[in-house]
Amino acid sequence: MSSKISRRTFAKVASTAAFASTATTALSAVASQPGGASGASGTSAQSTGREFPKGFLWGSATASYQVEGAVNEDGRGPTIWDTFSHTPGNVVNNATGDVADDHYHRYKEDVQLMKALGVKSYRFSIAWSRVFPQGAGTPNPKGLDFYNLLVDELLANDIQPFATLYHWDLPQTLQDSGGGWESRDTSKAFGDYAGYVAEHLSDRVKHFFTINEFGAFVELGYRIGIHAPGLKLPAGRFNQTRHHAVLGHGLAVQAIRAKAKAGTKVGLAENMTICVPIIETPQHIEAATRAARELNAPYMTVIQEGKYTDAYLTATGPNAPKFTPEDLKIISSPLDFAGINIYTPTYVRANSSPLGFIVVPHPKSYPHMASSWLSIGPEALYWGPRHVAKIWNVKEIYITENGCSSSDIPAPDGTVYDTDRVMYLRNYLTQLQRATADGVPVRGYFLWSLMDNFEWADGYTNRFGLHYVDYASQKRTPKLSAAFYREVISRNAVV
Ligand code: GBH
Repeated sequence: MSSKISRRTFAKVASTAAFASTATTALSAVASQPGGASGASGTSAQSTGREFPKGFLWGSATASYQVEGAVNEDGRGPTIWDTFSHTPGNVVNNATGDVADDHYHRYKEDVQLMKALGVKSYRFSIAWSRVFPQGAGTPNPKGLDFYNLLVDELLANDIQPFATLYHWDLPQTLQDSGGGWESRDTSKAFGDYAGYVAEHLSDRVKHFFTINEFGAFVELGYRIGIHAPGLKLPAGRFNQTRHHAVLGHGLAVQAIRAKAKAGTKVGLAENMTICVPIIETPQHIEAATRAARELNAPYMTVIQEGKYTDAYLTATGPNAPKFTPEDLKIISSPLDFAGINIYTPTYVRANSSPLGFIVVPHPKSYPHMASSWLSIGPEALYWGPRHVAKIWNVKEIYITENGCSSSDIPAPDGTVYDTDRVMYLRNYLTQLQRATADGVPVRGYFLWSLMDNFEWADGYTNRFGLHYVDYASQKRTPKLSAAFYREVISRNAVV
């Protein structure tokens, strides 16, 4: 080894320790600058064969209520999350999204964070109650203005906007008038709102997601009651609520098709239960594939297949949702792509039960990230898209969220050395790369999240960002994981 290399190696090691004087010097020492000599250097430890397909779309993601703040500005109407978070006892430390990351005022700075990362795309959500303060009726042009500005700023920086129409901030009026998603009126209002937004943004936004995570907001908000609107509905009403959510999705797809410019693509962003075979043998793979259909029956499966599975209807019995054949047609309106949010694995094995599979619960010692629900299973990022492509013949898949919480305490030099997040991402991306190498049509990946933000019922206690946010000053600082991700993007490979 030449003395030149060993000096450089020493400098790298030294600067990652407490020798570095500032966060910036430390981070530029552990990763190359964008456009730098990445990948080409003979000293790179990168092994071969870890590249993603050419043109793979690297991105990051946020959602309106989690980052925007400015809840009383420019005519925004109240939402169920304003009400829920302002009701003491619902959110850790009674935190609210009143200010959050103040992204509404700092979006230009935030676009520069994206640019420095090198992301090619950004997934954000539109606050329905900015556009229609009452959920329906008269639109508020000032509300849409914010998204016009954001989209223009993204495009001026060569970042493709991917817009989510519903990331849980339902206008409060719709909850008050008909029980929110308990009512078909909400499905209908959602369709109208989606069409209106598509009409006004689709000259520049080419990809829309209807709804983010049926499997989270319906279950947690209307069955378990730990998210807004905080209800614990009985089974019949609850299953009907599930049905109205997927119906709202279908109506939105149709409205977008009717109102958007030609070439606009539409899909969804669903946190499917990701069924991972306990061992990769044909029998367990077969069991995991069956499980993927059944365990996602009320949402992804009915959307893809246009019918509820027999097992779902049997299991819900007298509490099954009431629907018409026309509903099922709307719900299964053809999509251009599927988005899947993937965090944790559900292990499945074959057995001799009628359905041929059984879920294997995580042992008590199973490792998780800072959020206790966030069990680590990198292969979820392989099996998730593989199932979607195989079972439903989906030709275009995006990972619309993946990422993790970490304790994220700044070191004396100001940097967060989130080696656990880097470990998590490296292992998950390795499995995603495996999927693309196997021909699974994954076109892009949105890392959750661009920056720390309001983590729903956890308030500000769990941080998911690539950028650390000091909420008192609103200062954003890239973490080690930001340097890691920048390197992944610039090499288009796992590093
Ligand atoms: C996503 O949800 C959301 O789309 C995003 O807004 C969120 O910030 C991100 O992930 C990180 O959480 O309290 O133990 O009952 C992921 C699915 C649903 C997982 C809610 C955690 C609560 C578990 N999440 N769930 S628990």
